[in-house]
Amino acid sequence: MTIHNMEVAEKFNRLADLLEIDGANPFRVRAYRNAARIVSGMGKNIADLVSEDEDLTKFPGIGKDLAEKIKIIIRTGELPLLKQTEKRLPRILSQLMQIESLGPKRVQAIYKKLKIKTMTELKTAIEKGKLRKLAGFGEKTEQKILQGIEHLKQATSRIKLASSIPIANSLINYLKECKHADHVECAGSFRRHKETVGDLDILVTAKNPEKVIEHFVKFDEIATILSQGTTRSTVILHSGIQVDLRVVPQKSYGAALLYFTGSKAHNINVRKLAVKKNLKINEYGVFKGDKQIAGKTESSVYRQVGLPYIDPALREDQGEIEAAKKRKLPTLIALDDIRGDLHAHTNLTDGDDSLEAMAKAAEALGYDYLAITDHSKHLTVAHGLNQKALLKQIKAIDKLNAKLKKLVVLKSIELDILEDGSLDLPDAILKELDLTVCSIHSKFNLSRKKQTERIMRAMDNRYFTILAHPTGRLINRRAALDIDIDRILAAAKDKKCILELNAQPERLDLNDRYCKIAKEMGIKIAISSDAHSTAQLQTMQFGIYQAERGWLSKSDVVNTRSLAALKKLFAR
Ligand code: DGT
Ligand code: CA
Ligand code: CA
Ligand code: ZN
Repeated sequence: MTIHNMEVAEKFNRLADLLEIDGANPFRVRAYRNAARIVSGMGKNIADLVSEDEDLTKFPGIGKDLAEKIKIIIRTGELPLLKQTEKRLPRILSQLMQIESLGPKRVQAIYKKLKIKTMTELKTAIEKGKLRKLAGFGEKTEQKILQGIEHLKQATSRIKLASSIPIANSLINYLKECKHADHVECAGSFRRHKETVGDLDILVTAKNPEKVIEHFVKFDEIATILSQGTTRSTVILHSGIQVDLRVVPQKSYGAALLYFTGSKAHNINVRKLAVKKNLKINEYGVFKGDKQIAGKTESSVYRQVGLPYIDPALREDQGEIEAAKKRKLPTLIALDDIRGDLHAHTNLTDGDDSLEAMAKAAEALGYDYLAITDHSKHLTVAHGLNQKALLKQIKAIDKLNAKLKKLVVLKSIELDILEDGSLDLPDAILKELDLTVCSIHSKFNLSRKKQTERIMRAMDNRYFTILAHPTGRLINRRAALDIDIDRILAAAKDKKCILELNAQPERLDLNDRYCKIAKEMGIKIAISSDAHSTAQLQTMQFGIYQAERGWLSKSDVVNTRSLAALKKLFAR
């Protein structure tokens, strides 16, 4: 059984939350939380380290006890202490922790002060106005909790693309071990690189499908087999994700891949074209009468309906068929086009690594530049920078730049856009920077008009460069800000501000649709990792995936440019 880093981290986080709610020793709580962060930030598979018998205590923050617990999780898939704790405490506590505005402190108050043990009890308490009487709660918090409960119901079980990748890969590798399997491919939304996936759709080609199915159902990560037929099977893995497996003959590979990659709307449009030509398309091929005339490759299917190959990222029924007909599909941006990162944090604020370490890591990625954008003073993160601290960092960057051979560290800051639209550091210091990254971190619930105008006013500041994570949504945790995106895009265009596509797998909040609109309007986009550690610089890949879904080409993205060209764009 392979346990993925994400699953280990998730167990420690859940344990830390529950223990904190229950009032455990804060040091213990912090130790579990650190463990979660370390495991999820590791470049390597923790399961591999355990099987190679590596000494896990070499990681700072992992002592003997934690190392032992990690090993148990890897070997058994369970963390006994978590199981016991979950059994001991009411289920609602874990559910409440998933609501964005509730942290352990507030959940503890609900649990310990109001003795609430079920969702129904919680709703009744809110209706009776009991919650707002607790310290740290108000009517607004009550509303947020009610919204959160609704959000929980809707936030089905879609999993973030980034979390699904190691799980899919481990299954794909397992299936490739089967000597009866030829092609093994994960299709569906996974192949379209959608930011979340509902389930995994695995396609295998084989002469002998039953043998493949027999092999599949023996995969040791399977928790439940929902169905097992001769050419298809559906299971649930212990990570909670569902897998649909389909086996087709080799001559149907392309047609089946196209069919199971979707999207459904794209498939329907392709089939309509076929009908016009008196052809029939299904997952087995393209047919003229009873005769299969194409289907071995996806291109062969597209060719029959008069289209060039269409990249999976574009198959969302957003005009790709029309564009393909006119041979006007965009040349999509690729990871290799990226020449630097414009949003990254150091351990001066809430990052894990030093300025120097971040620069080295960016250099190792082959970048020409890296903007250091620690948080400004207003943010509630530890040690947000004031003017003095920022000046000190500027000097440190000058010193570092003198030593670096190729990479240039750009001086920047992540500014908080305050409620009135002002930025939280004065122009006197902002003019010393190469660029600014501005974003909203508080007052998420202003009216649509106020929120929109707050951002537009911030853009009026001459030192405003990039609007970071514009909608603020966190996948499965926090809804997007209520803003009039059309007005914001128009203002960005007018004032030559850059919009950020934040590549963090749980943000990606300049979504595919907004990317496409921004491109059409001629607004420039920065794809940024928002890295809080050296390892996180690599989340850039997820930004690229989203950019592809948003039809972006190299020229639409500012950090594909040379530093000299970039600086011209910054000077609005
Ligand atoms: P998901 O799993 O919700 O993230 O999204 P998908 O796109 O992976 O959807 P899923 O797993 O329901 O189906 C996989 C693909 O199979 C889908 O993208 C297109 C194809 N497909 C499923 N049902 C139909 C259908 O009724 N008609 C057509 N033409 N294609 C379908
Ligand atoms: Ca799917
Ligand atoms: Ca499916
Ligand atoms: Zn940031």
